[in-house]
Amino acid sequence: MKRTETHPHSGVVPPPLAGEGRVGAGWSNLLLWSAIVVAILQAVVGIAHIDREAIAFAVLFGLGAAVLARAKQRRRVYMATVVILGLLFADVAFWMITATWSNARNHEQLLYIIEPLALSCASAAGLIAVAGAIIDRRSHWAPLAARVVTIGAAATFIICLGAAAVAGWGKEQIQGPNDIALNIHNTAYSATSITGTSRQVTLYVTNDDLFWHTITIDQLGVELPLPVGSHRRVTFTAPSGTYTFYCRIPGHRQAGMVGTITIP
Ligand SMILES: [Cu+2]
Repeated sequence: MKRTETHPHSGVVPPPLAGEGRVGAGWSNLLLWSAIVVAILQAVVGIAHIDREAIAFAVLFGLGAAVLARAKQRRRVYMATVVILGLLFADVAFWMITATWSNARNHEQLLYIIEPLALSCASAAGLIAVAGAIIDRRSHWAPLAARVVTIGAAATFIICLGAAAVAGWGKEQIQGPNDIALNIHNTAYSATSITGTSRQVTLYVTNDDLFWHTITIDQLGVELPLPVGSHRRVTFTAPSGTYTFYCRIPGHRQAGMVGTITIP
């Protein structure tokens, strides 16, 4: 496709900017690099924590980046990949921004603030690049705008880390002597049958996974959301009986995140 627009003042086609392609080079480069960075971060986290869901996301973003790099001339394939990556970036950004906020507020360990924060910044930059690649394809400002977004993402990372340092990290909740400990790893609870020792129960739950989980007991109104690496306690009182606890994240209950707690 030939570029046909003319410069508004001189009436001549301006010289193409360095590296300018069919899709505004700034956005396509930012999109490619955001996908690569998110893939690397997910792979590092996935391998470090042996987290299958993170590894699966790393593969998806890696495939997306590979298609972006190779399918520039095949417009339909390219744009379909842009849209799919947009949905993936939105998913990661939503869960990781909320995880960063929750972990910073709860003074979790530094690693569990850095992991979601880095993914938040990279996926938000990717999401903006997707929007740019779709609605701002021909803009001559795209390379500059993409550079501003890149610097903005890096600055946001540093500023948020500074804010978390001021708030204080590494003061996560610790397990009490009578707590019932429960761990979540690879979308599974470490125990699916728990027995309390009295009518008042305190659960101490840790989440090893990159993505969110919850402990939800509908009958008792208990809901404990757990972002990446979090350590959280919840105390409740219940009449004798057996109650169902499960993870409220869509699909996780069906994947086996369900169990029972028996109160004597
Ligand atoms: Cu879950």
